[in-house]
Amino acid sequence: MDYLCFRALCCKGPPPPRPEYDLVCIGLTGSGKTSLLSQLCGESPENIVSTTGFSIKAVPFQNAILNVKELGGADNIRKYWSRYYQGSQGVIFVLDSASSEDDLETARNELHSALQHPQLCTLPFLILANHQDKPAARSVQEIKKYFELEHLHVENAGSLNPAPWMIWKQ
Ligand SMILES: Nc1nc2c(ncn2[C@@H]2O[C@H](COP(=O)(O)OP(=O)(O)OP(=O)(O)O)[C@@H](O)[C@H]2O)c(=O)[nH]1
Ligand SMILES: [Mg+2]
Repeated sequence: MDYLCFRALCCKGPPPPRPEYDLVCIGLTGSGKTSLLSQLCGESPENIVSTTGFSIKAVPFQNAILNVKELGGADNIRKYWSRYYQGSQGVIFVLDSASSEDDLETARNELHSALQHPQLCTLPFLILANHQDKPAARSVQEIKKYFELEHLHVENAGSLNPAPWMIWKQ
């Protein structure tokens, strides 16, 4: 009897191995990267502190495991982000949709730098419009327009396709 058929019938035996993917998660401090990853791992949202350096979490989904490396977003850490991009297979950029104009501009500059980086520019990009529960939160349409993603020219992509991107709200 084929192994999958055997499992379906008796529900015994170890689960089949799931493919694993390495992702990098970036965004300004306070955007909610650690909160998001803790939530996805079913951990308590309490006692979350700002990430100094980086932290890695294995996020289990039904069909895959995502090994997500969160890079701390404080001013003095962001300049080191690119040292940790190597080996990534996808990018999550978390955004505080209700942030000040200054922080939104900083986030836009950081996002554009990441999208242009040779090690990220061809990878799938998810931009997560977080903090949507706040009254001041901007809509996905507003963010898309402000970030000028449709017109972004990715020079480093060369002959490869530029990074496919999408915006979700949380
Ligand atoms: N209202 C609201 N608060 C949020 C949301 N996401 C995160 N927070 C809060 O924002 C604060 C910062 O969240 P973190 O997850 O530590 O942010 P971070 O992006 O990991 O920050 P760094 O590690 O410093 O880069 C915490 O107090 C969270 O509870 C959200 O969607 N809405
Ligand atoms: Mg964090």
